Amino acid sequence: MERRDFLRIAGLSAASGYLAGQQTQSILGPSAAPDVAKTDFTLRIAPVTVELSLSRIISTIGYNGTSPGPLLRMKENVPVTVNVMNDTDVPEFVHFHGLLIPSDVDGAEEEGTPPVPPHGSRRYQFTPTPAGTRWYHTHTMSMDDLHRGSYTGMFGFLIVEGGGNPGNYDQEHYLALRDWEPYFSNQAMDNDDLDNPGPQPEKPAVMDTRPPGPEVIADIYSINGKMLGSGEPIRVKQGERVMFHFLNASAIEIRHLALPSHKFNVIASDGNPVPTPAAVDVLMIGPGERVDAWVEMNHPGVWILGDLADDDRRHGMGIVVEYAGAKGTPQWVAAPAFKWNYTRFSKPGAAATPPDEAIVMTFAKDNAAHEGFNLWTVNGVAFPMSENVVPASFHLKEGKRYRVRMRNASDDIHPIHLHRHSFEVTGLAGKATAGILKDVLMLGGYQEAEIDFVADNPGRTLFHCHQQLHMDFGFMTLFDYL
Ligand SMILES: [Cu+2]
Repeated sequence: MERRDFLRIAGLSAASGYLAGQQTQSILGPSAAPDVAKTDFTLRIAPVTVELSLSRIISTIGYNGTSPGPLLRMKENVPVTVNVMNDTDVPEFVHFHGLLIPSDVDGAEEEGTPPVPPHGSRRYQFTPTPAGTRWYHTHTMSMDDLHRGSYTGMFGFLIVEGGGNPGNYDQEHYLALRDWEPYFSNQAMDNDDLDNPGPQPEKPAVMDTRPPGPEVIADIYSINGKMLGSGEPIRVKQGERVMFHFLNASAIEIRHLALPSHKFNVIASDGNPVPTPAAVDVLMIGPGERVDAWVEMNHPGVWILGDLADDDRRHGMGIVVEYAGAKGTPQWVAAPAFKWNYTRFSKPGAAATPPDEAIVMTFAKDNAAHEGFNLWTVNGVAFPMSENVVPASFHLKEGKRYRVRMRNASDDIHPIHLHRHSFEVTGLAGKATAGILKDVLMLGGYQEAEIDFVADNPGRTLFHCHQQLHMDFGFMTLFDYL
């Protein structure tokens, strides 16, 4: 049986339609009782309902009866066990995103992690590191089935507590951004040009005129499973400092968030402290990315923390921030003009350590080339969709520092994700930069970027676009160690 067929047998178990475990909109800190760091966790994969609003209660697959799943709070370097029970009819994988752990527990089939069998269980044991805002999510393929993989409710925060907690704030909120009930469209509008920070050296002289295949879109959104206005507001007092941990758990959507009359003080990107914390009006958060930012509550009122796009807020992408004593309809004010640029938070100059070797990767789109869907390639090769074991394309030597020069020959912006290693962003839009450690980088249409990583975690390592449709249709490659 072909690998992808095996993963797709039987579809979803449609049993159990009861209203299970809606959760309050904000999985609240400050890090008090319910989520102190533990060493033993249980995740049960099963159908769940999510009450996005009173009139919109959806059915999906989730962890422990909720979506988002429970916040897993671990201590850095203290071994943990995560017992995963799979109540569905298909094999599952739980990927621990942003953790530097071995391939057999990373939760990616392509790296050799064994599946959690249908109606079976599997134990993941690992030592969490590094400290910071991580997350966990399913890592199965969806292909053309939008009820599978990261289109479902299988995601949650995973916090690794370490030594250097800044801690200087009054409240802490974990906000997971999502869209629901996705569908295919040939009129996918994207907002890629909003953030275009520079030259597009990969733009071809002659454009491909073949019509592209469909993209996945959605038009119902939530933060922590509640549409704007449906959940409890975040209640604040003037003068408070509120820490927000944002996670874009979407398989498709880029987010641009603002809180009118307030600034986000960005302290970490993908959970890793940035070398130059800075205050910004707008956050851009791509699929898979996290941003930790605190806000000084110094402008009383009832506000919408939401997406810049009016239509997206109208369809749920936001949460109300309410000052004590303030009343009235939540206010939105258009954000000042902005351009998101990672270098705002970087160290000046080039990376301190030069790479030992360079790897060049060109990402390209072959319009509608696979059964009507776009086929994605890395250096001309689409990741095979029907093989059980795919050989690695890039071979690493342990201890060496690699620079990956990524060339995006497509018009789309892509969230590029490296498993099991953190990378340093060393080049953006043709300029050297340093100091930002990430595991997902947004690579703009026809643009280039460079990332460095040290080969210090032997084993098969996946590198892919975090948009489910792109990765499923070829936008994925493997490293292994010699
Ligand atoms: Cu992509």
